[in-house]
Amino acid sequence: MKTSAVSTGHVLSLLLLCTLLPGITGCSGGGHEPAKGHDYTVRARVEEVPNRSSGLYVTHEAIDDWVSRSGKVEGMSSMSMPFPIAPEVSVEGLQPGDVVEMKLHVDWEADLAVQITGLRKLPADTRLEFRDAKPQP
Ligand SMILES: [Cu+2]
Repeated sequence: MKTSAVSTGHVLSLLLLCTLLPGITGCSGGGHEPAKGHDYTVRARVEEVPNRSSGLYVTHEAIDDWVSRSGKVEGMSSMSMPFPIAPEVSVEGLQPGDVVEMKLHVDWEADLAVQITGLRKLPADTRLEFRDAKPQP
C-alpha cells in the first residue's frame, strides 16, 4: 500500500481556504455549476475528536470523481482536512483512529459548499488506501 506523505499543514490551510473561501483563493475556475451539487461516499480515518464548530478532521481516501468549483472532474487526492458537519449528522462517540464512511454533499452554489451529510463507523480493521486522485476525464 502506498502511503503518500500528507503534508498536513500545507494541505490543511489550502483546503480550508478552498472550503471556506472558494471564490477568492484561486481554487475555482469561475464556472457555473448547476445548483444540484454532487454527492460522494468517502472513507476516512478520524484524526481528532469531532468538533461541531471546526468540523470533522479526517484523513480521507482519494475522491477520483470530485468535481471542482469549475465544474471539471479534477479529483481530490488523499489528505488530512476538516469537513463541516451537517446539523443532523451525529458524531457522538467518534474518536481519533476510528475509520468511517462519510457521505459528502458538495454544492458550490451553497453558502456551505461542502458538508458531511452522512456518517457511519466502519470496522476498526478496515484498511484505507491513501493515494493521489486519478480523475477520469
Ligand atoms: Cu480533501
